[in-house]
Amino acid sequence: MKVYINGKFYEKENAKISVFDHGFLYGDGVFEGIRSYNRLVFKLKEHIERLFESAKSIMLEIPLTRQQLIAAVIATLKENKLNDAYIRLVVTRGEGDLGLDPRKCKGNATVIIIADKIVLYPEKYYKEGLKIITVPTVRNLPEALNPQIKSLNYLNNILAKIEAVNAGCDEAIMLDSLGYVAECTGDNIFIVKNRHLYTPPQCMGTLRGITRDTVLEIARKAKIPVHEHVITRHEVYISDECFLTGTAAQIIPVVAVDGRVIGNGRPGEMTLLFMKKFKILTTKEGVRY
Ligand code: PXG
Repeated sequence: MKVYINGKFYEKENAKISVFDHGFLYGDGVFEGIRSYNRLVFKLKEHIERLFESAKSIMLEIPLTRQQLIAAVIATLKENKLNDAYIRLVVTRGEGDLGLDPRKCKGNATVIIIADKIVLYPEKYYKEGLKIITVPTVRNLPEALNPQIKSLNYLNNILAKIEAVNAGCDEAIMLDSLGYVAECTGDNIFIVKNRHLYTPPQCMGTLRGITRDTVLEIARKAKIPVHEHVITRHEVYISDECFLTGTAAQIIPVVAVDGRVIGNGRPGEMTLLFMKKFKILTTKEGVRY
């Protein structure tokens, strides 16, 4: 495996950055997780745009243009001869002194591209559905570290993941500070009730997921009524269907939440329709390499 670091490719065992990089010392940086399907990079422009938005918000200058970054992603995929890949794009503040002042990083930001595979949940859950729980750790407050910033500080979500794993679950619902459903540790959440689709609005401590946007796009085209508004746990418990979306997870059904069976306990009809339509999109859309 070859890893891209600042314009050069390194073998995996030599792909290293300085321990003085502020991405390592402080989690000072941003990232994207992107997927390619059969040599098509899905929603690449959207991911690059979100990376630039995250970087702008934390005043991190990416030393490449959008076009150069797209070219670097494609070059990494070609270098690794991968048809289907999970691409991790990381930009850190770069190497600096100790002390969190970003001005201590005098050089350029560090740009890393890893192209590999990812398995988030065991395959059987895509057929049987996940059983998830709500955990005590709430999602970061938008007025603290805004969840719209896909930063290298994922401890908020990791704590939630630990709580889920301790309870024997693979995924967790995180609430916002008001107690509304925000999202899961690495996925957005949707429910279906009476053939209407609901998902929390992006302003409430929820990442505006690119897979989430894709599902909303599919729903609007299929004339399924969509509602981006606050959801309570109660509404999740009494929903007909529930599913999660994310680049790594894609679309995964949820069949139980906090011990309440969702619908008939099997992946719902509309969930299966979204999974099918999403799969078709990934075979048709994207940047070819
Ligand atoms: N919420 C959070 C907190 C995320 O981290 C999503 C929602 C879904 O967004 P997209 O744009 O991917 O539909 C994410 C994305 C991993 C991993 O390594 C996690 C994500 C993406 C890629 C890899 O667990 N989360």
